Amino acid sequence: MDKQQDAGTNYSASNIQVLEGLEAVRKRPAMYIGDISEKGLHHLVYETVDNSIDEALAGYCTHIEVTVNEDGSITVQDDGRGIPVDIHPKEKVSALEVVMTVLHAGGKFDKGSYKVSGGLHGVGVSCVNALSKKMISQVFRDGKIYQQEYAYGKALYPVKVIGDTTLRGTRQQFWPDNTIFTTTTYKYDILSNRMRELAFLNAGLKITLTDKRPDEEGKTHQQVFYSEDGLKEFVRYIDANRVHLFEDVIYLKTEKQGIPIEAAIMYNNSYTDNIHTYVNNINTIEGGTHLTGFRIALTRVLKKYAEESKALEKAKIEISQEDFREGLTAVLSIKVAEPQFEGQTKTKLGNSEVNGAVQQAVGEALTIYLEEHPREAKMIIDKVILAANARIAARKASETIRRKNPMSGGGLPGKLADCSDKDPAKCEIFLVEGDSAGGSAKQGRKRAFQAILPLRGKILNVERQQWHKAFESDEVNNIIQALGVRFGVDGEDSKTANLEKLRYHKVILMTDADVDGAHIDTLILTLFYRYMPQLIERGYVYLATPPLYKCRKGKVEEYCYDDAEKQRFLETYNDGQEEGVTIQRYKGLGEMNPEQLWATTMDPDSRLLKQVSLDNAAEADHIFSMLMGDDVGQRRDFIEQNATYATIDA
Ligand code: 0RA
Repeated sequence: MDKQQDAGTNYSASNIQVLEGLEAVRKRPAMYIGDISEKGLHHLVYETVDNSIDEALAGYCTHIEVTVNEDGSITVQDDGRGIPVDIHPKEKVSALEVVMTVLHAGGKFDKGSYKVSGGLHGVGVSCVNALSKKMISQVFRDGKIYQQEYAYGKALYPVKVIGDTTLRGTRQQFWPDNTIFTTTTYKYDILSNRMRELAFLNAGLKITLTDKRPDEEGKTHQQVFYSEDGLKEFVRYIDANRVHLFEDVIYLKTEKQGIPIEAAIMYNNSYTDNIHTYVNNINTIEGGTHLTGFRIALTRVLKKYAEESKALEKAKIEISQEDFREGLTAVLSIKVAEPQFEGQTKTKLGNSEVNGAVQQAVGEALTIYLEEHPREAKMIIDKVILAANARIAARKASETIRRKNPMSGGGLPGKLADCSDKDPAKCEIFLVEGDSAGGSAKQGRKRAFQAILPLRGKILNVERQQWHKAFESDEVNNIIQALGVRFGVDGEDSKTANLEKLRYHKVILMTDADVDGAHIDTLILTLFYRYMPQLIERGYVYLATPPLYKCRKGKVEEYCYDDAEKQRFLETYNDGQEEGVTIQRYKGLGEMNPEQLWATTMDPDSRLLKQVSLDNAAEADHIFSMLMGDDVGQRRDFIEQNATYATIDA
């Protein structure tokens, strides 16, 4: 009862502000949900699901059903206690209405309980309501169905009883406002990746995702996500296509200084480390104090173990921090009551108290594991020593690159047609498939700010190479030199890319719209993802989209970028018929002359660039290791099924 009174008081005290609050959300939606594109649109679902996850974390909800309805609206239903609907005696407003129409009401309202979930922006379901042209809340409680409807965030009537039920829980349905969002079409794959991630992060919680919109074959989709073992299963999923040093997952779940901490670690035979960290179910891609604590504990414990076993003396080499992490895949998930998110994308944890807590938890668990598993411990230490040897070789190789670095006077790759402007913020570089397309691009470009680097066929697959071997490849070196990225400067980790001298803030992959082109994109993205992830994190990487067709009917001529656009052309100009329309299909960039290439694919005023993002780094990790690992069959299948980068691309 206390909580509800609290909510009521809040509401009365700020009744007028309340209206302004939701108006503000509609006026500046990006401030509340990040952006108004596809990303923000999907954020509405996450925000709604987060409320149900809080109910699950409180121990009252075991199943969440997320449905994309046939009309494109979203329904989220849980089997929790149901949002309270009591009417405050003085205020005459139900708790439900407060939650749905008061900005940030969720947090204040639920003050007494342990609220740790909450999306990146943690804005609450009232923002979802404000950005929906229509929303319906139903609460199943005490044998009754309560309902309230809203338009653009405003209640249409007080909560009413509409029937009886034996169910318990909350059901939210919303129709995103198409005057706010640039698109209101939900993508099943994006939702599915996030629901899978949430199921791994919340062991024991069942999440059902249903898409009732029929696909091209008239089929609907449904997946059930459920993980009994949580992060243990998550790390196996991420690493499913890698070869492991040993099959054990090193696992811990504990609480230190009031902070719940869960982690799972696996060692594989790759040359990179992949540590995925979460705070309150949010992927902290920029890391922070929890990641620092994890790394410190790992180094400290392994170093101590290696020293005591005298393995290092025998090897006679200096081990650095990064050597301890090579071939490590880990997921770390913690819950913090008041997280401070910092950094460029607000995904870096700042809370200083977390470092010590994580260090302690990971340190203890790892120490016990090594003591109890001497065979595995030896395998880890042997791998660390191998990594140190490889790193020393890598340093020698990268010194060669540094000598050729543009800033140290070594010059740029001969194949690069550079731009004349020197301000990276204004400059873009096109990495172009093949010399002939490269030639057209050079002729068609605006020399002032566009640089062209033609690539000869497929670049090296760095996923399957030792770190230093990548630097021995000419094509990889050309890319690194042209970009101006340096490695291992000023005593940093040799594996950490330094972007200070990055020469372009748009790095655009321009490849043919076919399977080979998709493969080349994947190879280059793998290089970026594994060697310079900050490039992707900061939003510098893009995919160009060349047109698939040129359609002409009489004097009307249009470029069409996909089959839907071609169909629209046919319907607009020719009653949907192909006969009587000249359709030229572009098989490759090379078929376009310089003017066409400029007009369709390179001109900032008319081109379509897709920004590559790392929304879901764990899924990207899983996919990259699948695509680029040893199993060629799987890679072919995936590339053929996914002409576009469903999960990698924003
Ligand atoms: C606070 C108190 C109670 C339930 C909830 C919040 C609640 C919120 C949401 C949002 C989505 N699903 C939800 N389920 C529950 C219940 C208090 C009580 O019954 O005593």
